[in-house]
Amino acid sequence: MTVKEYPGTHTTCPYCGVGCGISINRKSHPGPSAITVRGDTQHPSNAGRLCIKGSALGETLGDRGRLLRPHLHGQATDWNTAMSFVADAFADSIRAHGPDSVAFYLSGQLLTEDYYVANKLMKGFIGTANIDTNSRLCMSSAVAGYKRAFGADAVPCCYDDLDRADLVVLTGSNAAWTHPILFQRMQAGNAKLVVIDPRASATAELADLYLGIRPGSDTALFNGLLYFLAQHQHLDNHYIQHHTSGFQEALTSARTWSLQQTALHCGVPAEKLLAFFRLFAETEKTVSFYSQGINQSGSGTDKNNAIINCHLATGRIGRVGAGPFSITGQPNAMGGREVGGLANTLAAHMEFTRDNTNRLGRFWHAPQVALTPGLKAVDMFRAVESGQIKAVWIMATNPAVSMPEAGRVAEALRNCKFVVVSDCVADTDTTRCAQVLLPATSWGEKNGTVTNAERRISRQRPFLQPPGEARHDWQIICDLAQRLGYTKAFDYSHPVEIFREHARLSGFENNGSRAFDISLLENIQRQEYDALQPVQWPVNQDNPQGCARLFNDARFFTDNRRAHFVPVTPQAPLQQTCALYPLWLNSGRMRDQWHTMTRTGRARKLLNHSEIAEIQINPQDARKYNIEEGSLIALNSAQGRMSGRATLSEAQRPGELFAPIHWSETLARDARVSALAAAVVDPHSGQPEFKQVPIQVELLPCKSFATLICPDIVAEKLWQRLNSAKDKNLLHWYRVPCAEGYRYELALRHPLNGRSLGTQLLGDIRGIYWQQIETLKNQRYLAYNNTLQLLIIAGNRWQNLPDRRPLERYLEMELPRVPAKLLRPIAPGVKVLCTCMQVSRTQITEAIGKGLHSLAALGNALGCGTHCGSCKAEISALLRTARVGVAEE
Ligand SMILES: Nc1nc2c(c(=O)[nH]1)N[C@H]1C(S)=C(S)[C@@H](COP(=O)(O)OP(=O)(O)OC[C@H]3O[C@@H](n4cnc5c(=O)[nH]c(N)nc54)[C@H](O)[C@@H]3O)O[C@H]1N2
Ligand SMILES: Nc1nc2c(c(=O)[nH]1)N[C@H]1C(S)=C(S)[C@@H](COP(=O)(O)OP(=O)(O)OC[C@H]3O[C@@H](n4cnc5c(=O)[nH]c(N)nc54)[C@H](O)[C@@H]3O)O[C@H]1N2
Ligand code: SF4
Ligand SMILES: [Mo]
Repeated sequence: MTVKEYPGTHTTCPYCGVGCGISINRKSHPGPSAITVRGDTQHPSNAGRLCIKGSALGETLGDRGRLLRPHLHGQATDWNTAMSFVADAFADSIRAHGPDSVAFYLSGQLLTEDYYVANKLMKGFIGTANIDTNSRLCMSSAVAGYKRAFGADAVPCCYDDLDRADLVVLTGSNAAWTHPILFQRMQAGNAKLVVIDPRASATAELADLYLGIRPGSDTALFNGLLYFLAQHQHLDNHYIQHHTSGFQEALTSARTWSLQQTALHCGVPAEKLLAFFRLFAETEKTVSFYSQGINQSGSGTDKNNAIINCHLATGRIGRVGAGPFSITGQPNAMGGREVGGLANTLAAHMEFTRDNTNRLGRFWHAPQVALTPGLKAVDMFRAVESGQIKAVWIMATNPAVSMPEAGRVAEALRNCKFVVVSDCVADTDTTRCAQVLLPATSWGEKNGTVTNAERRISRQRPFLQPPGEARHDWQIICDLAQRLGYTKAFDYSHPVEIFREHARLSGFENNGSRAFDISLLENIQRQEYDALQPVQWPVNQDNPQGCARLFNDARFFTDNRRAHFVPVTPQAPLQQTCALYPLWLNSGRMRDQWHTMTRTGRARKLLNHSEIAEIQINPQDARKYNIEEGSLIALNSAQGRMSGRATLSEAQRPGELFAPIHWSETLARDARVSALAAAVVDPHSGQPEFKQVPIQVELLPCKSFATLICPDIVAEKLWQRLNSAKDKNLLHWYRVPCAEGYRYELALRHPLNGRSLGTQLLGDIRGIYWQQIETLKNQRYLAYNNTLQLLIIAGNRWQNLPDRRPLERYLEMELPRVPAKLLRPIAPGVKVLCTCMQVSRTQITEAIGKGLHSLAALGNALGCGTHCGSCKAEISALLRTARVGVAEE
């Protein structure tokens, strides 16, 4: 890879919606390994801090696994051939079946400039609103909730409010893992933390008060709170009277929710609920911070409004340290909302009205602006399945893993007439379904802007040249537009030109009617764009320096300029448990991985926290199904199947399991948790109900286990063989990328007998790749060429296998001799808790045993928890289990 010098580049993290600033520096030698990644001390969101995912970014760079050339039907080709094929397919479909026969499915991980041109092409020029985004799965209920309450998709709060609040209520958010740097800001301030979540998450572990509610019961809880506030004279009557409407109706809906009734419904002790209600009632500076436990529900929009109602009733909005704060997940979820990435909005926060479509037509000189909303994600993939959509382009998202009924979505894509995928990674579940693959640039190469969860626009700046033939997403989209004949409207040569147009549109005939307005930036020059400092919208004549907090004038974007209370009635989850599927499955994020792991899965150290999907189950349930710690289990729903390793945990309420979202079919068998979720959605937002899925659990009857460690090239061939055998003996597998190859972990149905595994695996392939095979005792085999080609270790209990991680590095050595002691069985127990300092759970428990009884003491001795801090919750839990209490630093 050729490296251009950009010394000291300031850019933004490509993962979560916190939007941390990053400083890139380079050592003298070229190549991605010379890059150092540090938190940008000047960036207001993180002031120099980074979580483990951000600080491991350097390890995710490099060409291995990247998509480097366009592909057509599995063969590498050139850009011109690929793009004319794409343009013909889209043009043919539009000509024969109309514009609604084509679709784009985008992502909150695109830059604003990419997103803007995709939306402009689809809604303005092709003339259909069949353009939706993975944000539908993520924050569309938050958008719908804000729109109902404020008349605009406008997030009132900012991070500074978290620093200055006296109470932060986290509902359905595991911020300690999912927004780690924000969570550290909350902890650093004076605020008391209340966590509301059916599972005692890492965030709950660090809370002052934890309410472990019944899944899906949040609307009742906040109705109960509203009624309590009214009963005990905690309302801000002046605010309600002058700045809102609909209070009485909302209160009427809430009135049935007495404290006792609410406690019973939510499954929490009345005293605890009362403690929360009192705390909320008495604390002026309260921020309600909420996320997917609220949004990913069949009644997610109502849940959002139930929370917002309580803030309107107390006038706690638009003030320092107070407000309802829906936190976005992806780095540019907010940017996508600005440009109209969702099928039911237009660009620049315009809704589908005649005035707005006319306005856009005039602004873009667009021939056929879409007049009605398009298909939302779930409906879009249904239309792909039915053949109504004949050509679909998927950008920067992996729907074959992340959509509900993921297996069905993958099947629909495989059967679709024409699927284009642009991705930076070659092998994903979704790229496997495409006829055309287009190589996109990735973080470090891309140039543009993103907007974080507090409306702050930051620059992503390049510091690497694109590898191979990769191109920027905006360039690829404009190429298609040009080939479809829209030459002038898509004639951009640099992202600043797109940004200027986007800024100009935000102010176009706005006159205060639309919240999103960055018109002051409409003439930004390239140098200014390159130097652009993080700024929060609106950025206009009234707010030349941007604006931290919205609605401090209590004027909203509704018809009567008042905020609207929305009366809400609690709804049960759309699907119910039953005799066949008696358990609830909850799903979400792990600390060290990002989504489908196409990037974080490349950083070896990020896999040390958990390398296989760990499914949390209450010990009581585990006993019922004969499941032990570490057993391989499968979960089945009416829609699909997933498997992983059981982790027994009191953090789960009995009857409820939790599985991570990250694993995919490219990494493991039956790995996708979203394959289990039914495609049932919230009626207002179209957001799927991911968090409450009825399932059954099954113990996999594994009688033996094997580990194979081999370089890439051997892995590929070996894998083809293992897979093609369709071996009934193989019950489960997963793989872990290591520096020079892969480690496969297999679970087999039959016990090992004598040399069975050696015969089975080495028998056929002996002599093909390597010269020397050592058959050691106890099912240990080593095959060498010049370097280690294959290491096999097998045993009848996985707990009896040696620690496999130190063995991986023998792949990199010339003529290695794996020391026999490394091959001896030792109980693993080596889960790494502190990824930054590589400190294992065993080391920490031993140190606690030796008398180190606080986070600080452990930090001093071992270094754990002293860097990014994401592991503090787990260390606290170990301290608590050891019954020593946490003596705070
Ligand atoms: N490490 C990491 N961080 C990430 C991401 C990642 O992939 N990895 N992804 C980013 C993205 S895109 C997003 S959207 C955010 C998501 O951030 P979060 O929403 O914080 O993450 P989740 O783990 O999906 O779910 C949050 C919590 O909701 C709880 N929950 C489930 N059902 C209910 C319920 O009925 N009521 C309540 N009150 N809670 C419930 C779950 O138990 C879980 O602890 O994370 C962002 N940050
Ligand atoms: N069961 C269950 N399912 C869920 C959730 C849940 O909590 N439970 N959460 C949902 C939520 S909130 C979200 S946000 C989704 C996330 O799910 P996805 O969006 O499907 O997951 P990612 O792995 O982020 O997919 C991003 C893809 O884009 C590629 N990529 C990265 N950068 C670029 C780029 O610059 N350009 C291009 N062209 N490609 C790029 C990556 O390699 C990757 O293949 O999952 C949803 N699904
Ligand atoms: S908290 Fe972590 S993942 Fe999120 S933006 Fe900051 S460094 Fe990136
Ligand atoms: Mo998300």
